[in-house]
Amino acid sequence: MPANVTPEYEKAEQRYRQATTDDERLAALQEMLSAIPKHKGTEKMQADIKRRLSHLRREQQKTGHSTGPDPFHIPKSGAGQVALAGAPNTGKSSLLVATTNAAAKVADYPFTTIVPQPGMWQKDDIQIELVDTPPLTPDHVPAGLMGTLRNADVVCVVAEAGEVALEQAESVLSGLGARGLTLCSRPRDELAASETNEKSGLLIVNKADLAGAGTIDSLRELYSEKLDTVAVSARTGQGLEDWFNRLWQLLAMIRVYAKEPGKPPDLHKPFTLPIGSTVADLACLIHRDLPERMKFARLWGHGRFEGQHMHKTEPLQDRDIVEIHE
Ligand SMILES: Nc1nc2c(ncn2[C@@H]2O[C@H](COP(=O)(O)OP(=O)(O)OP(=O)(O)O)[C@@H](O)[C@H]2O)c(=O)[nH]1
Ligand SMILES: [Mg+2]
Repeated sequence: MPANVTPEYEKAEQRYRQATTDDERLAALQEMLSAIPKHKGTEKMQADIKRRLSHLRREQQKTGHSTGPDPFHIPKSGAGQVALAGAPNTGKSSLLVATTNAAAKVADYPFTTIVPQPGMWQKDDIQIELVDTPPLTPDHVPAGLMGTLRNADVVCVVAEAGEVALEQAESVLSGLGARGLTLCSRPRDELAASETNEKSGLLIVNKADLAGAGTIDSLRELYSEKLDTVAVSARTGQGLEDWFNRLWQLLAMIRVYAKEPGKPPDLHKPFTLPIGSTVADLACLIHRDLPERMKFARLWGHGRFEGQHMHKTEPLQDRDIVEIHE
């Protein structure tokens, strides 16, 4: 195996090897495909995963096991994928509706959402994909939901402000923990570099319009060691901006604007890359052969000389403007 796969990929591959059912194998392969770095060096591995996926799907169709594409697999788009998980009726779908253009069903009774649904949350020039999911309880975690959550880059546990918040948060966090998914407040880049099985997470206390600040403060204090708590309201919009900013921090991404020589940069359409990415990583996003063809880059950005020459191995920073010369 090439040395340059991520720990996230290795964990998914381990789950594949340990899977005992075809459904688990399918979920693990999908996670492997989304976690594998997309460049020339992994093309063979990507093709191999796709071959195994289609073989498994064909087998399932033959046995009548599958009825079509897996609704619990949500392809990634945007700067990162954030799944909303939580007890019934806490307002997960309302949050998706309040922050994106998605039209999810909202109702004042539990178990409204049956399958995951994505939506794109856009603020300034950043797009973060949110995924609303069906509720989970201590007794019931819908089949496929763990795959959706493991595949996400960040998981937000949604609870309702008020006395029920603690019980809701506890039951969801322990339910996920019992299935091998532990959340923590560290950003994605730190976790990727370590051998941990933890995933970046946040505790979202929704319906803050209904509760006094006291209940939210005590929850925040209680979880201060484990997870950051953000109080929001899908109804009034309170706290949503703070939530978005924290997601951006947890996703640990940077925005970089590409510029053609002699032309102004397109400041509306940044490329988003993981923190620590280099000029060559950006070049690869523009065109897969460009890292080999490029000679140098010129760069405009915070704390640099205007138009400074850069080698392709140098790291980029948020909001850098880069001009690549072949
Ligand atoms: N006051 C108030 N009510 C809210 C808020 N967010 C959601 N609700 C209400 O809470 C109820 C449940 O909302 P949903 O968005 O359907 O909750 P859900 O978590 O998706 O529910 P399930 O799909 O069953 O898990 C609805 O009556 C919403 O109008 C909020 O911020 N404030
Ligand atoms: Mg719902």
